[in-house]
Amino acid sequence: MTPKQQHAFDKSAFKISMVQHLTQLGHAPDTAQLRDWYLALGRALAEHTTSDLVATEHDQAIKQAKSVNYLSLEFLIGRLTGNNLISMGLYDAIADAVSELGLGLTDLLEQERDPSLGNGGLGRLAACFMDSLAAQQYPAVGYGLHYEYGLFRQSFHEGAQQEAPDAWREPEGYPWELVRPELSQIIGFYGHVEVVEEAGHTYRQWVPSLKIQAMPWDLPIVGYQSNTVYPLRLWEGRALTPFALDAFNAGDYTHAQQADIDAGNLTKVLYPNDNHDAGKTLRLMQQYFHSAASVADILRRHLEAGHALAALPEYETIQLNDTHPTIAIPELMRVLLDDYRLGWDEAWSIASRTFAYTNHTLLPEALETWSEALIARLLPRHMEIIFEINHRFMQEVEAKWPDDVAKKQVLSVIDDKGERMVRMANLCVVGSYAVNGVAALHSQLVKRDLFPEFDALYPGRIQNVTNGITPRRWLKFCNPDLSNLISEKIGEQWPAQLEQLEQIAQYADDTAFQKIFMDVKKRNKQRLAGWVKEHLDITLNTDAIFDVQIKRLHEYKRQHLNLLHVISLYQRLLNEPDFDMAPRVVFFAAKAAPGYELAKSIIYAINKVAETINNDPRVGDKLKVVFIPDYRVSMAEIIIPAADVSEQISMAGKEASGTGNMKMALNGALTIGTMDGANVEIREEVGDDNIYIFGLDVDGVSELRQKGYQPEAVYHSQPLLKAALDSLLDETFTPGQPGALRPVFDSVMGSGDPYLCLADFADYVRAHNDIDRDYRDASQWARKAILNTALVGKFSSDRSIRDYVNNIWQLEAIKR
Ligand code: NTF
Repeated sequence: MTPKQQHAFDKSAFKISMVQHLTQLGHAPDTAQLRDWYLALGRALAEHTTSDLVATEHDQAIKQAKSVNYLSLEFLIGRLTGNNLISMGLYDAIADAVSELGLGLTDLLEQERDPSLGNGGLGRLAACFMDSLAAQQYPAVGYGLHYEYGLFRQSFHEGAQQEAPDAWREPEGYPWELVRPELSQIIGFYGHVEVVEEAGHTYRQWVPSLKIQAMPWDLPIVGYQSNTVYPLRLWEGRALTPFALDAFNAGDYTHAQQADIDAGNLTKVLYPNDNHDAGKTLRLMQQYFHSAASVADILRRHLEAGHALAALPEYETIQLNDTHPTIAIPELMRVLLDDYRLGWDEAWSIASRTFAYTNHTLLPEALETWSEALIARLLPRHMEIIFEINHRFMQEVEAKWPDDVAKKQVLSVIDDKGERMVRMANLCVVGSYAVNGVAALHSQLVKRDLFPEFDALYPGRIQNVTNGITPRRWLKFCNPDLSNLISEKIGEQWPAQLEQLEQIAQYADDTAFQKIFMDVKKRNKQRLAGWVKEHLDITLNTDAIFDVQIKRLHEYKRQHLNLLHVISLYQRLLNEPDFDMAPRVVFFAAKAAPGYELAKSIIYAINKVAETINNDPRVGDKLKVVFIPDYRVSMAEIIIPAADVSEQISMAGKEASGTGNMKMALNGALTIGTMDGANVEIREEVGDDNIYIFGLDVDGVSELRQKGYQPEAVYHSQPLLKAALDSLLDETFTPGQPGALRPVFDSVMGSGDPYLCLADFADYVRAHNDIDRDYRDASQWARKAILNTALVGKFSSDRSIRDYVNNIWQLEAIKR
């Protein structure tokens, strides 16, 4: 693909524009602060992306082509300015322009607050996918929510997590966003269903008693080296003006008020749960608001382009990012049945050929269910439609497996053991033409363990699309030195053709290249160490192994297994005179959901252990533990290029994919990991010698469970492990407060160790010893690191998107 000629750049005009924007913001060039200049820069650049956004929107070829609509409650986009500059091909030109104004571009970019509109991997994946859709010019619109507050900001008080609201928009507004009042929608809630008669037919009509305005804000998703700009359209909840007196008079308004909901707080804040369904009413309201506004906008675009309603599946596909937007399925049915008055069969034929669903988790606590009573109250018409979908589906099941009650029970959209609940994942599978998992192993488990009956009923519907990451943000932008080194060797095409990195493999044994490659790593480690010194006042040895675990805090991800290893290293340093180890810095970064007590206890324990080790003069710089607060995309951009070792240590079968594993491998880190998620495929790509696999695999986990697992027996048989665990109970890490870390001890001892930390401990230590040995052979280590960068081209999100396009969406790229 040859890059299209992008806009000619006029430096002096751009400087004038920046100063004009600065003036509009009420500042003068000689007194303006860096932040003011950053806002002016963002606004000046956004002029260009806005005009490309509008041009893309009006492009006839795109209107006549099929588009994908990516529906997600989360888009963890991170800072846009630096990345947009790279996509626009203007990074160097703008650096030059701002320097003539006496400014440094990197300082300006640092001023941007991350839009943290997501929790973790699921939201970041959505952002990478938007980037890859635009880069490859597959027509797309992203639909999300415009949260006033993103994921909370994390700090520590005496080691304990504190949460503060994340007001990501400056008081002046976020410079990249564009409000589109002409595209706003009205969304209903509550109320009742009426029967209307017209021309001898009866129809059902929902009369909501609460109405909220959905105001769209567009963020520009700029295609790499193209003029294509797609919208990420985020809906904001606003009170309707004028006040909806009719709804009030209809008498149901108090009902709505009881739920303590109003327009103002509908999109106030992102729910801070990762891999956990909290079941709150306001969350279902957010989901419906998002789905209904998005479906309405999709239909508007489709009809305005002159297409027939019946042709919807030929022009629009709707990808559901997990079950969070499932309610879009009955919503589209409602619109087709009640507003357009199609018959059921025709409406169902359209809807069920339009939706596709991605499953991102097997964890039972993350599989969403909503009480039938709640849906019936909040969305009475949708509940009727869900019943009808299920009724017809049960007939299909009966036809396939006559008189098989058990099959109906597992497949039914309604779970009627206990309080009747709607299983959103089942509704998704029934209403979608394709379902996919996010890594080969995960998709296999979706078929084998989660949905075996669906797989038998609809062979081929459940597929795999392995996740990916955008190489523009996660290599070119965040690791400029490595990017330049790669470009010197293999040219400039790799950010759009990541498989080309394979050509780097030929230099893996070249000692001169090894040295340059590891010098780059060293500079990235120095950059991170500088950050740590400045913000946490800890001095780091940059010759040490930088051992990194960065991800949400969750028991299944086993940060506490890592912690036990750290404690065992500490104890060996103190107690074994002959113990020698390569110096190590163990980095953690993780947010815990505010209501997740054990996760918070693990954070507290890591902080206390870190404090003790870092201040123990006997340890020197052999071992340091750093917990970087407030993990976010912009922090990941500093940590990932500096990692030597990437910790991917979930219990096998629990991490659907992981994507941090891909980012670190791409930046030359070696993975220590279980046979879980995408680790399995990373191993396939880089080879057994270039990854440290340990622990039980999926079969090993179930065999152990079957045999009967006794964590206490493991504890008593492994002195190193026992000593590490025991130290959590005394005052080693919490002077004057014995037992303060007991919740972590109890989570593995006495509660059955649900994620098998103790079972995997010994082999984890063995794998870390291998790392220690290999790291000391600098040339061998460099070889392995280079091969990681060279051999993970598969994990570009461009490839993921092409898989979706070819196997699911069936779209054509439209080159502009
Ligand atoms: C997450 N799922 C998985 O836990 C990760 O393994 C995966 O990499 C990402 O999705 C992206 O696919 C969720 O957050 C959720 F919501 F499904 F639980």
